[in-house]
Amino acid sequence: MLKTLNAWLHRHPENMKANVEIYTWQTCPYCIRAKILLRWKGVQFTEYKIDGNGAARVKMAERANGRRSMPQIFVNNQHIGGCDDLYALDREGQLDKLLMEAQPVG
Ligand SMILES: N[C@@H](CCC(=O)N[C@@H](CS)C(=O)NCC(=O)O)C(=O)O
Repeated sequence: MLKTLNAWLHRHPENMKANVEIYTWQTCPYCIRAKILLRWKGVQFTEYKIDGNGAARVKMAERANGRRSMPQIFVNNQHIGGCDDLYALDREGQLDKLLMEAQPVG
């Protein structure tokens, strides 16, 4: 039943194998919106809650090509960008493919 419903909704949670990381502030609306999409996709993700942690934000920006806005999202260590970038990838039909790729070993 759930399988049928997921297929109908174009959801494939069982295939979401990527290593997803997201840097967040707890009350940031863009962070919440990004997590809603990741949860809808059914992918597991690691959330770094960095409210008030300036050093962690600097580290995030180093990984994120200088981007400091919240959230910043990485899939298999590849920088995706922020919430708008995540939704844009989904609109372009690119997100599921990325989320289905397991992180290469090594
Ligand atoms: N277009 C960005 C907007 C993100 C954004 O504006 N985030 C706010 C927090 S909700 C932020 O980082 N503000 C502080 C700043 O830009 O330094 C996205 O989609 O992620």
